[in-house]
Amino acid sequence: MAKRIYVLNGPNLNRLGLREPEIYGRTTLSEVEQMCRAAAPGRALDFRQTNKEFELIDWIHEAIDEGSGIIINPAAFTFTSIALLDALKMFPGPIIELHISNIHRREAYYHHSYVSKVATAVIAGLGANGYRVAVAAMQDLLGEARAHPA
Ligand code: DHK
Repeated sequence: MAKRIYVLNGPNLNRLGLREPEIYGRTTLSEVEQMCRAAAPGRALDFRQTNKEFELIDWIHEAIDEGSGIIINPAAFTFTSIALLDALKMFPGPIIELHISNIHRREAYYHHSYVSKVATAVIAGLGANGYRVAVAAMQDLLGEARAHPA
């Protein structure tokens, strides 16, 4: 069984669907999880969210041993956390950095990402659908066959 793909979500994303819907849309985080699982049927995939920086780092440490790829929406930690960058530097597999909104079209404090320094790829501005695109791209990066929508 292939090692798990980790889909990790940072602070405030537990409020997705309710939080600033004009920016983040009305899709909830559990609907996003379903989209990810539908994009990789039968694939081991861990989908998690936390508002705690240390917990996100602990999950990256776990993925170093247990995971094949990381898809991460670090949310606000993207722009503040060198600790998160240092943790991701230790991950041997592909890393896709994901943002629901196009951070480069927003306030200047959303323009400099620490995570982009170590990410294999960055997806921003596709809304919740970006997660589905990221799961498909991760399977390509891992050289795996992926489900083609019917
Ligand atoms: C989510 C957040 O919480 C913000 O801090 C980022 C990101 C953008 C998103 O678009 O998914 O700026």
